[in-house]
Amino acid sequence: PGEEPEPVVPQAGSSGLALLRRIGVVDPESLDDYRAHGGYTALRTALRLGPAGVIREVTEANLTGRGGAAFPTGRKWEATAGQPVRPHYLICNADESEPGTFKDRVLMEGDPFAVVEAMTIAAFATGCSRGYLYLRGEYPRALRRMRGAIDRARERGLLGRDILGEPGFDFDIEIRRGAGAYICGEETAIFNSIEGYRGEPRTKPPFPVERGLFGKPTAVNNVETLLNVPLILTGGAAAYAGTGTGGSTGTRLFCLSGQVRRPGVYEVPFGTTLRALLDLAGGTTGELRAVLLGGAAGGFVGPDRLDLPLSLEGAREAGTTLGSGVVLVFDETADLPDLLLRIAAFFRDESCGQCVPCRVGTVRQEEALRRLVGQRVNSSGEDDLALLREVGRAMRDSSICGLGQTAWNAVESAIDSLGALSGGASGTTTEERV
Ligand code: L3W
Ligand code: SF4
Repeated sequence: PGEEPEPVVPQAGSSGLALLRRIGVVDPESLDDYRAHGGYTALRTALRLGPAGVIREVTEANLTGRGGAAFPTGRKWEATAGQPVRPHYLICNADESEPGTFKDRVLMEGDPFAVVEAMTIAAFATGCSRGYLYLRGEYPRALRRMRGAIDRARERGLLGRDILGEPGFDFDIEIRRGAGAYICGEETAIFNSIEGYRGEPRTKPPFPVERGLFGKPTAVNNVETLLNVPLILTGGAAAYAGTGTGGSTGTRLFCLSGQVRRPGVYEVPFGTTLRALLDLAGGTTGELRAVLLGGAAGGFVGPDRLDLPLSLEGAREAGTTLGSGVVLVFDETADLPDLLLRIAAFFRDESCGQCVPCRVGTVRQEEALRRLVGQRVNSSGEDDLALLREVGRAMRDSSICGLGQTAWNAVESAIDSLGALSGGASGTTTEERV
């Protein structure tokens, strides 16, 4: 097979970028070029500050996780660092599988040494001696680049023993590839996958910070989350916290796809409005019908929400989440009922089957939706809309992990905010769709 196409970063090379500043600018295969573009100054700062100093900066910056749940990184690191049991493990979650998410791929392919440096800083702060990069299996270029960066860093004493001459600071990174299962991006399913078991989530608590990989304290962070840390250390926590909003600091990567004129990965400060982000991407191809924010686990907003500030608070107020940065855009030609069927089929396929509410609920959800979309009668006489809501509530309240807990979000928001099952501009008849 030929080389896969490069992901599109329309802002590449522009001034004012933070996370994307080196994308398309630095040679991703050269450690010297990375250093010439500011690489490894943050690790030196980290060594000067000491582990507690790094955690203090990250906490004061109010950095939150970018993988979907927005948990405070400083709290996670402090909890890991404080565990007396050894060893501690670090996992960089690069199993980017949320439909419509491709930001971590851009970072790993375009700035791989930054991922290595950021993981090294995280390991220093949390006392981890070993790190795993859990990489989505379908990312061959990211694999090559990350392998190259890890090897170069090791050759130059930036991984291994006594890193940068710091006595006792030993850390190395191993890459593990996912094998196509969405659920293996869930942090505890990653543990099972690395340990050689079925990729099934574990119940929490205990949280990974206390009992994670091989039963040891483990810090799990998304790629984008980690890449914020060098920015915090070089620019200072106060400057970092000055960008974005009070509750959502820094910038955020958004993956724009669907019916926009210039799809790709964009970086904007938290709090930027949805309208401004869509304008940056050249606007929609037709009249805007809906935007799916946060991916299949997120929720739809309609054209009446264009002034929504893209912050954690703004998304919460709109009844959705920013998730992993998905902004999937639909114009008036979109077939929303068909899209909902695809989302339901996705969750049914990707449920690991371990717990009943999700294993059965995702099947029942898809069945009820198919009947509703096809305007077919439920043979047991039940009201399918009421059934959908009941199944959705059961999945949300009693599933073991985020997959089952969020499997009803997008469908619910499409029904409630967009009236997606009461008409729509599909261009096909319901019979054809079913
Ligand atoms: C210590 C506590 N740690 C929570 C940690 C926990 C985890 C993080 C968030 O993700 C989201 C969902 C989708 N002491 C702690 C603690 N933690 N309490 O904080 O935890 P949690 O359980 O709220 O969420 P989660 O299960 O890790 C669920 C999103 O993830 N999602 C997205 C997947 C796809 C991608 C991608 O493609 N890049 O991320 C799928 O469900 O939005 O909200 O580390 O251990 N007291
Ligand atoms: Fe598996 Fe779904 Fe249960 Fe998660 S909620 S453990 S994916 S069956």
